[in-house]
Amino acid sequence: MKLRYSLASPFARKVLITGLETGLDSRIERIPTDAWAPDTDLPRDNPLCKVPALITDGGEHLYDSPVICEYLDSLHAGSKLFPPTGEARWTALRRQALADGIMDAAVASRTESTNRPAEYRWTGWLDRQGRAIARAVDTLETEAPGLAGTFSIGEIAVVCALGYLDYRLPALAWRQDHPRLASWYALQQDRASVAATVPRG
Ligand SMILES: N[C@@H](CCC(=O)N[C@@H](CS)C(=O)NCC(=O)O)C(=O)O
Repeated sequence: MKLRYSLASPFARKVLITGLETGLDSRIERIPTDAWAPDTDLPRDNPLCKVPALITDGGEHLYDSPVICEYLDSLHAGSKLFPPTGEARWTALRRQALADGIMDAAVASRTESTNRPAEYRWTGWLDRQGRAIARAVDTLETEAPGLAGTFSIGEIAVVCALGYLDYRLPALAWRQDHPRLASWYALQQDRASVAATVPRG
């Protein structure tokens, strides 16, 4: 399998952590890709021109991160990161959606404040993204006790979302007013798959 990814992308980080947690990492050839490079050939593998994109051994092109992570989870016999049925499944999928939403809002904020020419910046849009992130982090704080003890795709996505806030939007200081979430997040940093994929680039 080949993975088009960037170490700065929180969505790609979900896939990297999933690969490590499932023991599939050695089967995944990593292809560093800058989705924003003007001459990128990424649309060949993902018409949306986004990372992550996975090319399976059978030649199928898979995107986006929830699809790739669930595909990888289907390839191993160990304990599943996507609970197969019941309440645990819906909690994991909802948490993933919440964390992916934080990433979407954080990436949009970053694009608005750094990529867009200053004269075209829209403060109202930035504020809207900021409010979405704040509400989502408040929600995670209320659920923090339930995050401990399991490491499903939901918790993987939450780690990636909070790690991205630290990396790109440190001024948000999300730990303030979210002490239980902050302690849970601190404990996750000892996990090998998390330590090996700290955002950079
Ligand atoms: N929903 C997608 C989001 C992927 C995404 O937004 N990736 C960003 C990097 S963090 C990207 O490639 N952006 C390039 C662009 O928007 O053109 C997923 O879960 O994989």
